[in-house]
Amino acid sequence: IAIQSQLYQAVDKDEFTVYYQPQVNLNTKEVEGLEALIRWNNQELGFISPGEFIPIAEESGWISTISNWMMEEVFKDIVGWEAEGINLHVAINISYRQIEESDFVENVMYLLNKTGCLADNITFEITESILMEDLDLALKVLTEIKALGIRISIDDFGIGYSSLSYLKKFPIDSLKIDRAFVKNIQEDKNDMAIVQAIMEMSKSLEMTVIAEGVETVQQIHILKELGCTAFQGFWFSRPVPKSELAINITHIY
Ligand code: G
Ligand code: G
Ligand code: MN
Ligand code: NA
Repeated sequence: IAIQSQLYQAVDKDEFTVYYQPQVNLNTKEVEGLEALIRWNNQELGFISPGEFIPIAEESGWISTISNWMMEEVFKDIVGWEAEGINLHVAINISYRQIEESDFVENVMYLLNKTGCLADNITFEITESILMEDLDLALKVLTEIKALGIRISIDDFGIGYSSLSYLKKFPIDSLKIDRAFVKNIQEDKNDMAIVQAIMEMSKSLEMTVIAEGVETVQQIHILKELGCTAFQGFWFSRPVPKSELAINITHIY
């Protein structure tokens, strides 16, 4: 189909852009990190959302090519900020298909070396489903990634089926509460109870928590009461190109 054939040329045609969305810590009142999100503007098809093309890239085996482009861009941006005296930690979304590639860890090492980016500036966001696809493989790859100094975060947490004992097996640093639980947290007692349970669990597992999809100050108040201090969402900033980032960060506080 059209999307797939255009996707194969998109890196060479320089059609991808990295957008960044701030992750804010209300204790330190600082932007403690950014999530990198890919954007695609195709010459013929126009703007196509990652929700649409990432699954196609995964199925067609092209995701690693796109993600390698993405990682190199992000690593270069981090090195560039570092040169300006700005230390920014960046989270990058990683698909299961990449974990499966035998040269995934090698590629990451290569790109870190090539760009001079330090691993401890990076987090990989993976979904719970990755852990269930192939437990042994996921554990092996994530342990190697963790050994490089890259942090690991579970994206969209709560909508999968991970049990406590399951999570304990993996070298996970943080959980991102799925925005489905944040959306109606003011009125929905069940959502509040789930978030409360995630907060309790994160304490015993010694993981930090980020609430995603925060759009209102009311949501922030309730999440703070439940012990959450790190937030990401439109209320603070939409994902923006890096040229708009500095302006946005200074506008938050
Ligand atoms: O940015 P947006 O809300 O449109 O993202 C839609 C989905 O695409 C999200 O689930 C997000 O995690 C995913 N996504 C965005 N950028 C990347 C990327 O670089 N790699 C992967 N694997 N997924 C991404
Ligand atoms: O699946 P993942 O968490 O990686 O998806 C990240 C995407 O979620 C971002 O690219 C962005 O488009 C979207 N997003 C970020 N903040 C908000 C928000 O406050 N509300 C909504 N509806 N979507 C958001
Ligand atoms: Mn994510
Ligand atoms: Na998410």
